[in-house]
Amino acid sequence: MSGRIVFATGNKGKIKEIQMIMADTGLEVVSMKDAGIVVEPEENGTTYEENAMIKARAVAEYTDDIVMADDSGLEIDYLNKEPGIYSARYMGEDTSYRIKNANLIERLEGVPDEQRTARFVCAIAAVLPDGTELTTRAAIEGRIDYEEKGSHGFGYDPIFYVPRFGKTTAELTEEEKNQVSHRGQALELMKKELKKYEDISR
Ligand code: ITT
Repeated sequence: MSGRIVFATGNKGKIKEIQMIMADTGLEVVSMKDAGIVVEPEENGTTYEENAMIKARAVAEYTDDIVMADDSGLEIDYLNKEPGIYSARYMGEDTSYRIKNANLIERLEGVPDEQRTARFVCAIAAVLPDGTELTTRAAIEGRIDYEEKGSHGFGYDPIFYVPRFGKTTAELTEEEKNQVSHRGQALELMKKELKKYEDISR
Protein backbone atom coordinates (compact mmCIF):
# COMPACT_ATOMS: atom_id res chain seq x y z
CA MET A 1 0.00 0.00 0.00
CA SER A 2 1.14 3.55 -0.58
CA GLY A 3 -0.20 7.03 0.10
CA ARG A 4 -1.33 8.49 3.33
CA ILE A 5 -4.07 8.34 5.88
CA VAL A 6 -5.46 11.46 7.47
CA PHE A 7 -6.61 10.45 10.93
CA ALA A 8 -9.64 12.36 12.18
CA THR A 9 -8.60 12.71 15.80
CA GLY A 10 -7.44 15.50 18.06
CA ASN A 11 -6.30 13.04 20.75
CA LYS A 12 -2.48 12.94 20.91
CA GLY A 13 -2.44 9.66 22.86
CA LYS A 14 -4.46 7.95 20.15
CA ILE A 15 -2.41 9.30 17.21
CA LYS A 16 0.86 8.10 18.74
CA GLU A 17 -0.51 4.58 19.12
CA ILE A 18 -2.10 4.62 15.66
CA GLN A 19 1.16 5.68 13.97
CA MET A 20 2.98 2.77 15.62
CA ILE A 21 0.27 0.24 14.77
CA MET A 22 0.06 1.38 11.12
CA ALA A 23 3.85 1.61 10.63
CA ASP A 24 4.01 -1.73 8.77
CA THR A 25 1.45 -0.72 6.11
CA GLY A 26 3.64 1.65 4.16
CA LEU A 27 0.94 4.28 4.61
CA GLU A 28 1.92 7.48 6.35
CA VAL A 29 -0.49 8.50 9.11
CA VAL A 30 -0.98 12.21 9.77
CA SER A 31 -3.39 13.84 12.17
CA MET A 32 -6.09 16.11 10.75
CA LYS A 33 -4.31 19.05 12.38
CA ASP A 34 -1.07 18.17 10.55
CA ALA A 35 -3.07 17.92 7.33
CA GLY A 36 -4.34 21.46 7.99
CA ILE A 37 -7.92 20.33 8.54
CA VAL A 38 -9.93 21.84 11.37
CA VAL A 39 -13.36 20.34 11.99
CA GLU A 40 -15.26 19.60 15.15
CA PRO A 41 -18.26 17.54 14.18
CA GLU A 42 -20.84 16.86 16.85
CA GLU A 43 -20.44 13.25 17.96
CA ASN A 44 -24.16 12.66 18.26
CA GLY A 45 -24.22 9.01 17.22
CA THR A 46 -25.48 6.28 19.53
CA THR A 47 -22.72 3.76 18.82
CA TYR A 48 -18.92 3.83 18.57
CA GLU A 49 -19.23 3.01 14.85
CA GLU A 50 -21.61 5.91 14.19
CA ASN A 51 -19.42 8.40 16.01
CA ALA A 52 -16.27 7.18 14.26
CA MET A 53 -18.00 7.52 10.88
CA ILE A 54 -19.26 11.03 11.73
CA LYS A 55 -15.65 12.10 12.38
CA ALA A 56 -14.24 10.33 9.29
CA ARG A 57 -16.91 11.76 6.94
CA ALA A 58 -16.39 15.28 8.27
CA VAL A 59 -12.67 15.18 7.46
CA ALA A 60 -13.18 13.36 4.14
CA GLU A 61 -14.98 16.51 2.89
CA TYR A 62 -11.58 18.22 2.85
CA THR A 63 -9.16 15.64 1.42
CA ASP A 64 -8.76 12.98 -1.25
CA ASP A 65 -6.54 10.91 1.03
CA ILE A 66 -7.84 7.89 2.92
CA VAL A 67 -9.51 9.16 6.09
CA MET A 68 -9.87 7.16 9.28
CA ALA A 69 -11.31 7.90 12.69
CA ASP A 70 -11.33 6.15 16.05
CA ASP A 71 -14.19 6.23 18.51
CA SER A 72 -13.49 4.40 21.70
CA GLY A 73 -14.47 4.16 25.33
CA LEU A 74 -14.37 2.34 28.64
CA GLU A 75 -17.36 0.21 29.64
CA ILE A 76 -17.60 -0.63 33.34
CA ASP A 77 -20.14 -3.40 33.93
CA TYR A 78 -20.91 -2.43 37.55
CA LEU A 79 -21.80 1.10 36.32
CA ASN A 80 -24.15 -0.16 33.58
CA LYS A 81 -21.39 0.21 30.98
CA GLU A 82 -20.63 3.85 31.88
CA PRO A 83 -18.84 5.94 30.74
CA GLY A 84 -19.01 4.08 27.38
CA ILE A 85 -19.38 6.33 24.34
CA TYR A 86 -19.26 9.31 26.71
CA SER A 87 -15.78 8.41 28.00
CA ALA A 88 -14.10 11.60 26.77
CA ARG A 89 -16.99 13.73 28.03
CA TYR A 90 -17.28 11.98 31.44
CA MET A 91 -17.19 14.65 34.20
CA GLY A 92 -16.46 17.23 31.48
CA GLU A 93 -14.04 17.09 28.54
CA ASP A 94 -11.52 19.37 30.32
CA THR A 95 -11.50 17.53 33.65
CA SER A 96 -8.16 15.84 34.30
CA TYR A 97 -7.87 12.04 34.15
CA ARG A 98 -6.47 12.12 37.70
CA ILE A 99 -9.91 13.30 38.79
CA LYS A 100 -11.91 11.07 36.42
CA ASN A 101 -9.92 7.97 37.39
CA ALA A 102 -10.15 8.73 41.10
CA ASN A 103 -13.90 9.22 40.74
CA LEU A 104 -14.40 5.86 39.02
CA ILE A 105 -12.33 4.06 41.68
CA GLU A 106 -14.44 5.76 44.34
CA ARG A 107 -17.68 4.67 42.66
CA LEU A 108 -16.42 1.09 42.84
CA GLU A 109 -15.41 1.26 46.49
CA GLY A 110 -16.01 -2.06 48.23
CA VAL A 111 -16.87 -3.81 44.96
CA PRO A 112 -15.06 -7.17 44.71
CA ASP A 113 -12.79 -8.25 41.81
CA GLU A 114 -15.40 -10.34 40.02
CA GLN A 115 -17.79 -7.37 39.79
CA ARG A 116 -15.13 -4.91 38.59
CA THR A 117 -15.12 -6.23 35.01
CA ALA A 118 -14.69 -3.67 32.23
CA ARG A 119 -13.55 -3.37 28.65
CA PHE A 120 -12.03 -0.85 26.33
CA VAL A 121 -13.90 -0.77 23.02
CA CYS A 122 -12.69 0.79 19.79
CA ALA A 123 -14.42 1.30 16.46
CA ILE A 124 -12.38 2.42 13.47
CA ALA A 125 -14.15 4.03 10.52
CA ALA A 126 -12.56 4.60 7.12
CA VAL A 127 -13.66 6.65 4.14
CA LEU A 128 -11.67 5.73 1.01
CA PRO A 129 -10.95 8.17 -1.83
CA ASP A 130 -13.77 6.62 -3.94
CA GLY A 131 -16.27 7.11 -1.11
CA THR A 132 -16.24 3.51 0.14
CA GLU A 133 -16.97 3.34 3.87
CA LEU A 134 -15.61 0.64 6.16
CA THR A 135 -15.84 0.04 9.93
CA THR A 136 -14.21 -2.40 12.32
CA ARG A 137 -14.51 -2.89 16.09
CA ALA A 138 -12.58 -4.68 18.81
CA ALA A 139 -12.37 -4.80 22.60
CA ILE A 140 -10.00 -5.76 25.36
CA GLU A 141 -11.37 -7.23 28.60
CA GLY A 142 -10.07 -6.27 32.01
CA ARG A 143 -11.21 -4.83 35.30
CA ILE A 144 -11.03 -1.58 37.23
CA ASP A 145 -8.07 -1.53 39.58
CA TYR A 146 -8.12 -0.26 43.19
CA GLU A 147 -5.62 2.51 42.55
CA GLU A 148 -3.94 4.23 39.61
CA LYS A 149 -0.82 2.46 38.35
CA GLY A 150 1.64 3.18 35.55
CA SER A 151 2.55 6.20 33.46
CA HIS A 152 2.29 4.99 29.86
CA GLY A 153 -0.68 5.44 27.56
CA PHE A 154 -3.36 8.03 28.28
CA GLY A 155 -6.87 8.51 29.63
CA TYR A 156 -8.18 5.63 31.72
CA ASP A 157 -5.10 3.41 31.20
CA PRO A 158 -3.84 3.75 34.83
CA ILE A 159 -7.01 2.10 36.23
CA PHE A 160 -7.56 -0.56 33.54
CA TYR A 161 -6.09 -3.80 34.90
CA VAL A 162 -5.50 -6.73 32.53
CA PRO A 163 -5.43 -9.97 34.55
CA ARG A 164 -3.33 -11.94 32.05
CA PHE A 165 -0.51 -9.40 32.38
CA GLY A 166 -1.08 -8.64 36.05
CA LYS A 167 -0.69 -4.97 35.07
CA THR A 168 -2.69 -1.95 34.03
CA THR A 169 -2.47 -0.84 30.41
CA ALA A 170 -0.50 2.17 31.69
CA GLU A 171 2.14 -0.27 32.98
CA LEU A 172 2.51 -2.03 29.62
CA THR A 173 5.05 -0.76 27.10
CA GLU A 174 3.59 0.92 24.03
CA GLU A 175 4.39 -2.19 21.96
CA GLU A 176 2.73 -4.50 24.49
CA LYS A 177 -0.40 -2.38 24.70
CA ASN A 178 -0.71 -2.05 20.92
CA GLN A 179 -0.43 -5.82 20.45
CA VAL A 180 -3.47 -6.55 22.61
CA SER A 181 -5.47 -3.33 22.85
CA HIS A 182 -8.92 -2.56 21.47
CA ARG A 183 -7.27 0.00 19.13
CA GLY A 184 -4.50 -2.37 18.04
CA GLN A 185 -6.99 -5.12 17.20
CA ALA A 186 -9.53 -2.85 15.49
CA LEU A 187 -6.76 -1.36 13.32
CA GLU A 188 -5.42 -4.83 12.44
CA LEU A 189 -8.94 -5.71 11.23
CA MET A 190 -9.01 -2.45 9.24
CA LYS A 191 -5.65 -3.31 7.64
CA LYS A 192 -7.22 -6.60 6.45
CA GLU A 193 -10.28 -4.77 5.10
CA LEU A 194 -8.05 -2.33 3.21
CA LYS A 195 -5.99 -5.18 1.79
CA LYS A 196 -9.14 -6.96 0.58
CA TYR A 197 -10.35 -3.74 -0.96
CA GLU A 198 -7.02 -3.18 -2.69
CA ASP A 199 -7.12 -6.74 -4.12
CA ILE A 200 -10.65 -6.26 -5.42
CA SER A 201 -10.09 -2.84 -6.95
CA ARG A 202 -6.87 -3.79 -8.69
P1 ITT B 1 -11.15 12.27 19.10
O1 ITT B 1 -12.66 12.22 19.08
O2 ITT B 1 -10.60 13.58 18.62
O3 ITT B 1 -10.52 11.09 18.42
P2 ITT B 1 -11.49 11.83 21.93
O4 ITT B 1 -10.52 11.66 23.07
O5 ITT B 1 -12.61 12.82 22.13
O6 ITT B 1 -10.65 12.18 20.63
P3 ITT B 1 -13.38 9.62 21.86
O7 ITT B 1 -14.59 10.48 21.71
O8 ITT B 1 -13.28 8.39 21.02
O9 ITT B 1 -12.04 10.42 21.56
O10 ITT B 1 -13.24 9.24 23.37
C1 ITT B 1 -12.47 8.17 23.75
C2 ITT B 1 -12.14 8.29 25.21
O11 ITT B 1 -12.10 6.97 25.78
C3 ITT B 1 -10.75 8.85 25.42
O12 ITT B 1 -10.75 10.26 25.51
C4 ITT B 1 -10.32 8.16 26.70
O13 ITT B 1 -10.88 8.81 27.80
C5 ITT B 1 -10.99 6.80 26.59
N1 ITT B 1 -10.07 5.83 25.95
C6 ITT B 1 -10.20 5.29 24.70
N2 ITT B 1 -9.16 4.50 24.42
C7 ITT B 1 -8.37 4.54 25.49
C8 ITT B 1 -7.12 3.93 25.77
O14 ITT B 1 -6.49 3.19 24.90
N3 ITT B 1 -6.57 4.18 26.97
C9 ITT B 1 -7.18 4.98 27.86
N4 ITT B 1 -8.34 5.60 27.66
C10 ITT B 1 -8.93 5.38 26.48
